[in-house]
Amino acid sequence: MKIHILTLFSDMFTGPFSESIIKRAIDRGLVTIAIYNIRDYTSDKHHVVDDSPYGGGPGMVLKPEPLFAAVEAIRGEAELPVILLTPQGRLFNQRAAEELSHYEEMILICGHYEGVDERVREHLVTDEISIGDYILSGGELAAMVVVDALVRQLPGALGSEESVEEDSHATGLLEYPQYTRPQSFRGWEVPEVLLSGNHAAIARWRREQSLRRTIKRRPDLLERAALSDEERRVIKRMEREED
Ligand code: 9D3
Repeated sequence: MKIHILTLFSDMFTGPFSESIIKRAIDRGLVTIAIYNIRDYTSDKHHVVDDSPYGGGPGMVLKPEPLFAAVEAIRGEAELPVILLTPQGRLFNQRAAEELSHYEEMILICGHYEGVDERVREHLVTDEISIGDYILSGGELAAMVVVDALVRQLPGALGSEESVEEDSHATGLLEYPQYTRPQSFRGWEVPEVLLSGNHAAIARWRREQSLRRTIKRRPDLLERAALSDEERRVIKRMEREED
């Protein structure tokens, strides 16, 4: 996979991409991440990337010329997806991450200021993504989130101890509670069943904990979760109980 990132703040990317899973994926040659400064694609003397909005109003708008120049330089004759990170985009989730992971190559544009010139959206961008309903200072952190979610899905990106299969968002439920040593910490005990060695009982307990937690915290997830008829009955019963 090859990911091109256009930004005004290229330094922001050095830390996160030099650590952990993304670093390992880069080192293994599973992904190439290329960062470009939008300012390098200006052609005026003062390297201006933004300007005030036509019609008035606060803030600055990213000019179209440097963004078109950068995208055209990167893609040449190829047709690449051009994804704008913007608060107005479709909400990013695990399904979106799976969809995007099918692209072999893509360009991410990090917006900043009040937004980008609408002609960029209309004639350059093929997809717009938001990572959630809160206001960030720019698209950079959002781009890092997207890259992380994509890269960890690439075959070979995860170590043997990490697994894609068991991820909570793969089952559609929140994760069950985890414990490690010591068995007793400040008088708080690890649940008996986890010490029992009864693997069937442990699996049952974990599934029930996942269900309880999901009902309580994220009932919206249950609609799409892969559940057996028995589990649906358990949920009905739990919904009537007090927790
Ligand atoms: C004044 C109106 N603001 C919209 C709520 C303008 C505005 C705020 C923040 C314009 C850009 C930004 C910077 N944010 C992003 O570029 C961004 C973002 C976000 O703020 N939240 C969630 N996902 C994303 S993806 C890019």
